[in-house]
Amino acid sequence: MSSRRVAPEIVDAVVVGAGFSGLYLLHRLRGLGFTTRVFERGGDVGGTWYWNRYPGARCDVESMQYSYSFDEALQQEWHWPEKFSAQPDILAYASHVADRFDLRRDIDFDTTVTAAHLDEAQGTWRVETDRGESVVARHLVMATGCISTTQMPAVDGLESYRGNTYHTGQWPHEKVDFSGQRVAVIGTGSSGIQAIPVIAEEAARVTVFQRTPNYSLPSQNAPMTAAYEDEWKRCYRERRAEMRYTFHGSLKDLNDVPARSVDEATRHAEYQKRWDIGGAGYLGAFNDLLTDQAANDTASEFVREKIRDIVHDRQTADALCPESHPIGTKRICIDSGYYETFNRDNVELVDLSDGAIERLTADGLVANGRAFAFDSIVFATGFDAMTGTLLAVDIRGRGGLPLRRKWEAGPRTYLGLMTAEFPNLFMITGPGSPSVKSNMMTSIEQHVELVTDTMAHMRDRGLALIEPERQAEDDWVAHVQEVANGTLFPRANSWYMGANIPGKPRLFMPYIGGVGPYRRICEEVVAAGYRGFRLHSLDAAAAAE
Ligand code: NA7
Repeated sequence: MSSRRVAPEIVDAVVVGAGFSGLYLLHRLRGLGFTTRVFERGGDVGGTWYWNRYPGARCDVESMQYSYSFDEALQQEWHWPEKFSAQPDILAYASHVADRFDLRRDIDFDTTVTAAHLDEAQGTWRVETDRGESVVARHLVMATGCISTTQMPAVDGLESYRGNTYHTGQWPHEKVDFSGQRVAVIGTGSSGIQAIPVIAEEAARVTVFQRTPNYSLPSQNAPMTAAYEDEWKRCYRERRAEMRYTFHGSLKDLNDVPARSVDEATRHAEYQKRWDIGGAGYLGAFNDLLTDQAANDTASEFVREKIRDIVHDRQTADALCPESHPIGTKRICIDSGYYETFNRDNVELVDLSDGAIERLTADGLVANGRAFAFDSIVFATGFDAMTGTLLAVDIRGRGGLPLRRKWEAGPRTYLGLMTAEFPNLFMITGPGSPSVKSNMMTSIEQHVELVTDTMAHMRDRGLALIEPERQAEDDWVAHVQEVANGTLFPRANSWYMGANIPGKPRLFMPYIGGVGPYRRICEEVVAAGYRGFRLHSLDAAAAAE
């Protein structure tokens, strides 16, 4: 897919990744007259939606809100067929955007960036790819996504298994046919919970291996109605403007009172109403669900009651009821018929809470001391989120400092955008920004606009370099943790905390202060002459050394 052409000597920007961040970056950088090369590991655009093609893959943010807002004609013309979009529709949208703005001609597909080293004397980045290409760039923008490096569990005997294996995050492009098969699904996060009901309809038998039960809410997904779509499109401009300053970067109905300020019947009615509407709006039932354990208990218990109502087998229902973490502190799952699937004759739940998957064998696996035979094993075991993909690239800043070393004890950024000692290296929705705790589309657009405006600002003033001051970074890292510690989030062993990866430092990686407040902070930083950043010409940088 990539077309070889004569590369410019030095480009203004190298962008890594052609998901929704990379596509918008390229469009904007072009508009501002910056020369840009984009490298993308996949064979086409779409990022996370290119890779996560597993059955049932669907966005957990409503379609009308999970799309670009930067082009009025685009948002008016595009039609989403469902309330919550399925992966093929989102991928089709990414492809449409690439066509519409003629983006593919500057993207090298099937190309992985392996290294990026700062040349301090020149104030540039030398970027290397696995195709042996080397490009010099004034700015390096990592648009690599937050959940793009898959995690396989370290289980003995992986190589000995003779059946088919799949990871939800690296799903084949051709249809996988499970008809007549005995299928194992390992993992019950969002991916497993979406895939299991669909696989169960096709396979002869599905065995679900669950280490930790998760809370899942019904999506109540439905075809898009003309009335709903028209209403959104009529008000798109105003609604998008409002979304940018909300807590999650999306329009949700928050009932701004504490859970225990109302009586039990009222509380129950509020939860029921939101359960019936569907989606993550359930967590907006009261304003203290993620800060007050007793309040959270009421919301958690409502969902446990639902699980016990839906699932007929008592033992299975009990095993599916999450007890070990407050609802919402792990990424809430949004499903289409997940709990109902356990009432099917061909579905079995294996509870690993007192055991483990011990090893894979030639025919299947051994778990809890019991041997199982499978034709296919689906790993829905998640990602090395937020930092995994950044750290997979050999990034070296000032004095050859590897990013891996700098982040040994966890990611350190200023505003989730940049990290000290790595001038002109930007991260889109990096750790320390709202990122995965927001509507990603809103956060992506904000960061892309901020980064590209900053590059234009530098060019207009003849400034070569930008990097955070150490103090500003330290203060921001402390602030991110302080805000997280005021919530229930640190109580869960979640991927937000790095807890799903053995040996990964434990700290809350996204910024949970809210999209609107975060945007205001960024606006103030820029208005105050990029407070907390050092902006300088190359000569000044050399003189300071
Ligand atoms: P998640 O949410 O990280 O879920 C991974 C699941 O895999 C989770 O249930 C894990 O259990 C389970 N897991 C991981 N390793 C093992 C082993 N060794 N044995 C058994 N079970 C295991 O990833 P998803 O892909 O579902 O979702 C990621 C995000 O993508 C999601 O939050 C959305 O934002 C989109 P655990 O809970 O760690 O005990």
